Amino acid sequence: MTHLNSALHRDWQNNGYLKIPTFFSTEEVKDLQTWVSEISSWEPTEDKWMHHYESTPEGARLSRSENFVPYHTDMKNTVTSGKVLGVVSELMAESAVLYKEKINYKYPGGGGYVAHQDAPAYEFVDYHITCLISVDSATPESGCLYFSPGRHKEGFIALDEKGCVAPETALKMEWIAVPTAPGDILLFGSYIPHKSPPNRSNESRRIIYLTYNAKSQGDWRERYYADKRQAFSQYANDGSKRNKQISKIAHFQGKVISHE
Ligand SMILES: O=C(O)CCC(=O)C(=O)O
Repeated sequence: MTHLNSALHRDWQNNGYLKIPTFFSTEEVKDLQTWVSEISSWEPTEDKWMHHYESTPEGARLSRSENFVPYHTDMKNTVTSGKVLGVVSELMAESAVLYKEKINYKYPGGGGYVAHQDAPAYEFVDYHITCLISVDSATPESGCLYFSPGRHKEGFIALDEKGCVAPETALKMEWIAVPTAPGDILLFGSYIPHKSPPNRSNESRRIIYLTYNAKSQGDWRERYYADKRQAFSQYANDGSKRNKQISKIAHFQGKVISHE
């Protein structure tokens, strides 16, 4: 089954990202919202899912949860089979496999992300496609994503010591806001530069990010999380400033409190 016509394939090639409105029905969005709430209420654990907390004007709030797919059957079915896997595989022009997954909550006052490409943080495989699912609406005020169209064709762009696009280069780039409504998806490759502002609204802006690689390149998901856990336990013990990151790159602008 194909999900995209030739005009959408052309947009993908030209821009490096593609929004598909109402990919999920109202009923499916309700389920996704319920599952995200369930995952966000799970107690912290040392060896399963990971929760990251940030300081907001309303106190400590979750900024991110990840590695939840093995522990949530409905979420697992939705992201490892069916139409999400189908549309990502279509863009890859081959079968895709899940590389990692996360929920970025961005509650009111939650931090934004400086301009970056994902590729420096996504090791082991050199190309990925992420499917963003808008669980809440995301607007410029609540912290939607901004992309620099067409700049996915240039490899790494002005990679700085934080693993991000150097600020002076980012300032000169063109940025397009891509707001999303609940049920919309937004697909983007790991070389497209993107960024997002903090949430200056009073509404939550929860988004699910599902990242895939070509199946022919292998299944790296467990290795990715084992490596991330190991890296973060090292940052915690070496007094490193990297403990204030939520990724191996320092793109997050919120005030990180803890990783659990
Ligand atoms: O959720 C956001 O606002 C942006 C997230 C992002 O770019 C990332 O997690 O790499």
